[in-house]
Amino acid sequence: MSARPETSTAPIRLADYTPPAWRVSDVALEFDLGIDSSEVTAHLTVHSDVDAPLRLDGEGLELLSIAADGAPLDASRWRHTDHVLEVSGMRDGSVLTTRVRVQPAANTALEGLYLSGSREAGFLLTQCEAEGFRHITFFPDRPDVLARYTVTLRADKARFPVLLAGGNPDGAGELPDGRHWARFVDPHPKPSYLFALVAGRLEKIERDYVTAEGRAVKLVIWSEANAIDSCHYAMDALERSMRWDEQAYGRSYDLDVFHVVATHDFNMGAMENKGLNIFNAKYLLADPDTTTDDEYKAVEAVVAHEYFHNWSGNRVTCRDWFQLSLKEGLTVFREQQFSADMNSTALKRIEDVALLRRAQFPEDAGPLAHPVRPAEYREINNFYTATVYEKGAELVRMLAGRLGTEGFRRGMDRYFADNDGRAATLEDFLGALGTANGIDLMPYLAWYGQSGTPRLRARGRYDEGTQRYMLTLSQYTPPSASQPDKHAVPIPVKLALFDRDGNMLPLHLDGEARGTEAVMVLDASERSFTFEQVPHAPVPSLLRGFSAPVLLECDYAPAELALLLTHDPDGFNRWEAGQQLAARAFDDCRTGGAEALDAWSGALKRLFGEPGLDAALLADLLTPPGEIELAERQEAVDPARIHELRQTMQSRLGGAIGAEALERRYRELCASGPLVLDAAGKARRRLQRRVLELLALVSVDTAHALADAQYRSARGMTDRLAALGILVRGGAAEASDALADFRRRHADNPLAMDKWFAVQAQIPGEPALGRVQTLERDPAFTLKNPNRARALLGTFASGNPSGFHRADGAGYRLLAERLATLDSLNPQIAARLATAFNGWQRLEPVRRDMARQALSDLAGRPGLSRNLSEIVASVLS
Ligand code: 0A1
Ligand code: ZN
Repeated sequence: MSARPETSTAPIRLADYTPPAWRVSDVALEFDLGIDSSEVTAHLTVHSDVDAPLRLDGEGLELLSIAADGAPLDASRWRHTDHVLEVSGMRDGSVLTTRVRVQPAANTALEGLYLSGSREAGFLLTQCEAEGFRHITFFPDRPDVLARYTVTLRADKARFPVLLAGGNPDGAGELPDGRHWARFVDPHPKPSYLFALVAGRLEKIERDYVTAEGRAVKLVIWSEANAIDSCHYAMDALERSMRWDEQAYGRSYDLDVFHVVATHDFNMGAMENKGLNIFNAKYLLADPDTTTDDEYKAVEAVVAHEYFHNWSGNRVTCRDWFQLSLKEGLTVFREQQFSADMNSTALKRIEDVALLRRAQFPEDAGPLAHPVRPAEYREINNFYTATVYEKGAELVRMLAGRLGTEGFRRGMDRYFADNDGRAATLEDFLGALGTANGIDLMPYLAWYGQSGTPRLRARGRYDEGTQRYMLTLSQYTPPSASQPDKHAVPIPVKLALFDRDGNMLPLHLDGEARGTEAVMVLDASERSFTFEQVPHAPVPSLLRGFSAPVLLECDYAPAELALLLTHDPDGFNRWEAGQQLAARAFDDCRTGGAEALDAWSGALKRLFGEPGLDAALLADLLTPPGEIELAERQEAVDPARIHELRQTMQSRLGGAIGAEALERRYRELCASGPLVLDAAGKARRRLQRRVLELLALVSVDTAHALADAQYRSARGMTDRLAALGILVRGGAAEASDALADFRRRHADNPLAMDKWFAVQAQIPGEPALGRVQTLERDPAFTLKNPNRARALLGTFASGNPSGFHRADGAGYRLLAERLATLDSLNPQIAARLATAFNGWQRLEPVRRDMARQALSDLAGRPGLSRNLSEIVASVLS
């Protein structure tokens, strides 16, 4: 598995897994750091009981010297080809020493050792997951090789005053010529992808923390000097995460120090390197003037996610990259539980299900579909997907639901105990959860091996004479190219029955009273369940809490959905009924129908006037599914038409509530006084924004005037950006002044400037392209910074369907051309942005031809990276 064949792009297959021939017990690394050139000496203590050459991965390394057990190696003993160093004649317990040179400043791929920021003021850092360590030194760069790391850093003290690596500090001192050194020892064996170092001019904030086990830990957050005041919220979030993991899972931190570093140059959200987490600044820095309420939540969630990896990922790691969801799905689930506990269970579930539908369902429905545990890949970086993360979390949620709170905890304790210090598999996970509870969970493995979103069909039949209600559930997963025959998977269906007045009925199933909510597991293609003592035809509420990641097909009458939307005591289920009803209302807009549209807007008008309904929940109830989700339900997708119809249905909603009522509510919600970041303040701002958006559809001039005033008087970024968005997306006359003001105010803050680019990339319809082209020429725009590239091009291509999918194909051509340029700088980011083309096969014919043409032109360009070519080839297939 390690040392992939140099020239071929043959896929790596799960079925081909073999354990490593050589293990590494200890690694001693010495870094002589410089911006243009850094030298890395690695001493590897290697072990094997088979007679095979030692094969090490290495890419882009200039080999300076090689020795075994202290003596230079004869040329006949080693061979260095493109990506592999092969050494023969090594003995069990030998120490191999290599010295290599790498070039951090020239590394624009941000993988391995690279420079963040400018040559003069920037700092050096590493990113190793998944296969970046091979860009730093020769090593068996696979997660099942766990070793103890000792890391010594040496550098010029004035240029690199701060030297950090994972593990506990183990000495520091001065060297001649203004240089200095620092050493770190990590007592916990770890895979190479968790290695990290940071070196440069950084400021810090610190906090002392004592774990539940009594260990004193120094928590330190580092950033460049101008951002250090924005690190306090992350520090609080970190402390909350540590406490929560102790209480919810009995997991304590296990080193004496925990370092966290913010960088503006990062390919992903953040990275859980052992003892030295590195964050995209977007998910670490927070201050009221530049951070929105949603971003505050994201910071808390990502801080928690990375911290939770210390157990789910680091102490127990993955045997191979096919098992990626073992750490990612589990850690996303743990973060979801934490965020629900810190904020609101219903709102968090709404947010997560909306994300699943927006990002994962489309992925699972098209050519990029893959199982949560893929069977093969060419470029592992392309598999950090919504399927592995979000669908993976849904699978853990199903297992947790099946076991109940105590059973799941028992199972997790067993999983951690049995697999601590090991590289585990999904079988180990299901095995531990099952064994601890005396339950066979292996049938759930089917979920991990099969792509596609199952359809769950529900049919109810009521018999007045017997007072029985029979519910028949069946499942079907459409075939895909690599999996023509899909199997039935176990689907837990949480259910309640409502009477006509909206009360929950007691459930009697198989002669047993089951309270008012029950879980039935559909473990075959079809099953029927009979409820007794049902006084009249009930309205079933199915998949409560979104108990399984499936698409529900059920012939509800609009009035039945309206009843659930109005009466279900659970916020999430209310929202869910509203989403289903809204989708039907959208169909009405398309076909000229009225029943669902009236039921939807009527129910929401009533809820709008209901006192005591949580403001944040109301805001979410008032939001129909997005354009991407609505497109999922169509054939021959025309994104411009979907945008127009969605606007129409929202103006019908606005009209039903009434401009006056909207304006009145808006004014009531406008707060005076200082900005408060508590739940009530966030909820109020969320509703205020939604109300103003609806008002803009029914009384545009009033709404724009209010938005302009809100922009100018806003006390924080949430209100300021909400107002700016309404002005810019609505094409208001006031938009250009507001944009100019925003730019002046925030010119020095890259995260705020990303928002300035993104908001303009969201202008709907034809004008978007011209705006994007203008912004590309803005001096503040650069393709080299992933956040900036994503803010403009990512928002345009993935967050603005009516803008990107122009009928003339110019959006497609622009993206394809930029991807080619970006690919030569940063293949990971190019590949990720290219997924915006997913779904092109389902576009209406004119756009489909344009998209195909742009994609095939891109595919035909010579020299594309493995990252981008894999995505483009898959999307085209
Ligand atoms: N393990 C990280 C995700 C991550 C993956 C790859 C990276 O570099 C290209 C960086 C981060 C997480 O789940 O947070
Ligand atoms: Zn993760």
